[in-house]
Amino acid sequence: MQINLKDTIAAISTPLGIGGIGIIRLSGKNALKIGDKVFRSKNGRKISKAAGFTVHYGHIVERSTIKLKNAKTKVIDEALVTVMRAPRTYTKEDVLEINCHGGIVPSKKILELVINNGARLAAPGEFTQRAFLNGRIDLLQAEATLNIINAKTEAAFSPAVYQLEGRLSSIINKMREDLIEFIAPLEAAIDFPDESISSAPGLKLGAVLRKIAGDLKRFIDSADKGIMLQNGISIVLAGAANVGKSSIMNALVEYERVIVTNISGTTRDVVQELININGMPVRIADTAGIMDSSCVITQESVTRSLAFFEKADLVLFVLDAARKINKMDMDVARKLKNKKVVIVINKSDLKNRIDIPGIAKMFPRAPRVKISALKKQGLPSLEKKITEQFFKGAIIPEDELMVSNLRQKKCLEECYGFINNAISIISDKGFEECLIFEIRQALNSLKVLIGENINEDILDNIFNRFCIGK
Ligand SMILES: Nc1nc2c(ncn2[C@@H]2O[C@H](COP(=O)(O)OP(=O)(O)OP(=O)(O)O)[C@@H](O)[C@H]2O)c(=O)[nH]1
Ligand SMILES: [Mg+2]
Repeated sequence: MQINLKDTIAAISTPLGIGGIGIIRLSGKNALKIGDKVFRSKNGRKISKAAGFTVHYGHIVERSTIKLKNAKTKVIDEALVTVMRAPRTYTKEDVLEINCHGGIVPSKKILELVINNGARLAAPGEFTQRAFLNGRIDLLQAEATLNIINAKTEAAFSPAVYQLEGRLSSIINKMREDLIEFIAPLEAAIDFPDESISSAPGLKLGAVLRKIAGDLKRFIDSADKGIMLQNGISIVLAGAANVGKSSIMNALVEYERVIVTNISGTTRDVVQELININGMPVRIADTAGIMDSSCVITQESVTRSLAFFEKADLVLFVLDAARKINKMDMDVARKLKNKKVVIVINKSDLKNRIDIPGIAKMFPRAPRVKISALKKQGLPSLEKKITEQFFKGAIIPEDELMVSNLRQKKCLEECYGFINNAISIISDKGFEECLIFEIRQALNSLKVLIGENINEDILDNIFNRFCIGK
């Protein structure tokens, strides 16, 4: 996408579908002029003359392009139009929001109309991209907006809100200030060697660098957690036929999502659902039981199950407590060799006949949990075992600031590397030029992190992940 701030952009900002209202948003220097062309207010006043942050009632109209005295205007919909004047708007540009009736037809018709009157269809995330390019928010805040929209659980939502508030940005900016404060005199000492500026890096710089390194380390350590909370993890229920995979699925999603019968081979297709396990968004997949069969449908089901095992972040390997381990269980076990596994011993309400040691030996580090999907027993311990695989059981503190995507993590890691190099240079009493170089590099990583010094391709990549209309 070519960055172009001159056009007036427009998009439907509400999801397309049936709803109470639909919102068409316009941003740019012609937003209000286009408003004049498509909106007829009840009181006859022009939108372009309206004060900022005012709402106007009237109709969206399509005027005849022929300028005849009796030319007809066609009413498209009844609407409320909000006028927001630059610079105190989402994009820092003039913004017009048209609230029309919800539903696919009115929103689409109005969008078409504003485009015919001079607006251009906005690219995904282009409103937020403008907010960033026009300097209202930095890149961390723009990415936080995306995370707020996409948050699947409250645990993912809160860190994103903190990030949008600018809490992470202000910590990063403070690091930058601290580094610049030290680097300026050091650089001056090199540029003007005759002047008596103290160039000794000294203890204080070492302490500042160590403090920054500590803060960076904490963010890097929590990054995987942040990323996982944002993206969710995928878990698959795997096992031989009839061990109770679908029953566990239903117990975890808390309704009868999939068919359960006592017939082996009940599940054919893989069924996925999004659930919340202790704040962690989880896509859970129920799969067909692994079995030998000459039936083409069963063979295809098994192939699909195996493909899901491959992709999953965690496998719940389900066994039947009421019978001995059989060949099918062993077949499944062999397919899961390199996976992160939790062994789930289901049907533990029945008389225990399972001989676990053989399987346990194959997965020495896999935790085991006994449950009964039928009696809904042991489910909280199963959920705890699942979260422990990713969060070491830590409950997410309420106001934890976390980075939440790989780009941010990478910038922090780079910066951390340079800061550590700088610390080593000080302790080894190395050259000041080298020290300055490392700190400059560290500063650059922080700049990229908050969106300065960033190239257009990376920006495109970030904003393309947004939905249209944001
Ligand atoms: N007693 C007891 N029976 C269970 C339990 N969980 C499942 N069952 C029964 O075991 C049978 C098979 O359950 P499913 O959930 O369909 O098993 P599955 O692993 O999905 O089976 P396939 O889809 O055929 O691979 C059903 O009759 C369930 O009611 C349990 O915890 N205790
Ligand atoms: Mg099933």
